[in-house]
Amino acid sequence: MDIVAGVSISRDLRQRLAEARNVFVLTGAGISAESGVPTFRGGGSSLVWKGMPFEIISSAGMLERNLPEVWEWFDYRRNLLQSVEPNAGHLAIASWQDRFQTVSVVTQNIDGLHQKAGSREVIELHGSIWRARCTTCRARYQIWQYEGRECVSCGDPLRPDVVLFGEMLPAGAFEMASEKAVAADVCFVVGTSAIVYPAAGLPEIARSSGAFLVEINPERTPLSDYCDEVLTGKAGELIPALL
Ligand code: BV8
Repeated sequence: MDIVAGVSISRDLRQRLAEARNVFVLTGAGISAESGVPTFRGGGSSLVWKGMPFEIISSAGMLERNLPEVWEWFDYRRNLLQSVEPNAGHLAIASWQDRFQTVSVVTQNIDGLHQKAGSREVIELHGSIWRARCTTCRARYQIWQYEGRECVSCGDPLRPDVVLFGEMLPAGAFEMASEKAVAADVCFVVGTSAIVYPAAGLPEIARSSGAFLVEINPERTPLSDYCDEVLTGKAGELIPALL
């Protein structure tokens, strides 16, 4: 056993990392926690905004009923993100690109911090808080380039380019993520409560295709018993110490 950031890692994991060509990393809100971004379900309670649990305000139904309210919710969260920087966990994952043949980062987060840290192959399963999309013609806009709420092409209302509860993932995103999971030698699951599907199904795809499955989280999750190794701790401390 090796002690890494106060946590012991197995000889198996060290061996698998030494031999690995393709690494797959599924991340959730927890990897951005040390950057100061609030998680959704910390300590068993769900994030609430204006009295609404976030599963309600971040839902297809709410978008249908009250688009301005959904804009207000994402504008509020985007403002929280203005001064946020990637943390040591994001940066370490980006540095793995020089160490392995492929490092596929598949994130449920919409904060763009993996890209900001230098990760090149990032699949954003749930979209991006930094983009808007036309509700009719699906034209996309970078919000820092165009802050309007009407489509320049067709004049119809824009919406955040984010996947809300009850909405399909971006076309092809899950399929591409699944292909990467199948090819993975080692699969890390970092900072997710592993209850939102279809994202939470990816570690199972990786493991059933032969990947060594590692969870990095201060708490146990429904996935923990299924993993080959559980590293209990913070992403920003554990990930940099792994290699
Ligand atoms: C879909 C974007 C097909 C918005 C998000 C009824 C109708 C329709 C669908 C469903 C339904 N019932 C269930 C479903 C499926 C639903 C689902 O899974 N619901 C769950 C709640 C049961 N899924 C969907 O709707 C998906 N679409 O199924 O399409 C379909 C379509 C139509 C009709 C039927 C089917 C779409 C899901 C995407 C929703 N959008 N985000 C926004 O950001 O506001 S999901 C949202 O939850 C975030 O993206 C977030 O990433 C995600 C998961 O949360 P986590 O990232 O895991 O964060 P959380 O706070 O929960 O956990 C943080 C973890 O970090 C904790 O474990 C903590 O211990 C750990 N941690 C804390 N600090 C650290 C740390 N770890 C490491 N280091 C630290 N320092």
